[in-house]
Amino acid sequence: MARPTRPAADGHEEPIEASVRVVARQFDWDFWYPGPDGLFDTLDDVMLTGELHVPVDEPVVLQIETQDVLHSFFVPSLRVKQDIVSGMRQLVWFRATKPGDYEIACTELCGWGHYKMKAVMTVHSAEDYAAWRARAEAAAGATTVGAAEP
Ligand SMILES: [Cu+2]
Repeated sequence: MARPTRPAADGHEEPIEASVRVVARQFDWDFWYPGPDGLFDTLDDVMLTGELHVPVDEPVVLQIETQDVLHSFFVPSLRVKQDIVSGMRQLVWFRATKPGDYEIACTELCGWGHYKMKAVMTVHSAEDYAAWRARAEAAAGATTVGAAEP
């Protein structure tokens, strides 16, 4: 399946960029969101361990990498599965069609804690997704401000 595209300003179709970065590590999943500025690697990025949030009925592109050994990203309900190889960044895409919570599991035997390397993907309606984003970004901002205070 080809990577999803969207119309660019000049009318041609351009590939959709990753909206979430997924970092696998023994034995958890970290999900990085770009924050209010829409850019990764800036101070307002939001990181949640074990929680992937996506909007329903929209193409979602994930950039996946590992911070240590081999892992494999698997969402059984979506039949989406991607091995994660050290030193590589891979893209995975899908369109979730039903709101709800879905299990994410690692399917590469990655060490003693492999059995517990799970996360939850929440598929939100458009309205819920916007509300969740606002809450998550506010919480992340509050944390940053708190940490900067003497
Ligand atoms: Cu594993």
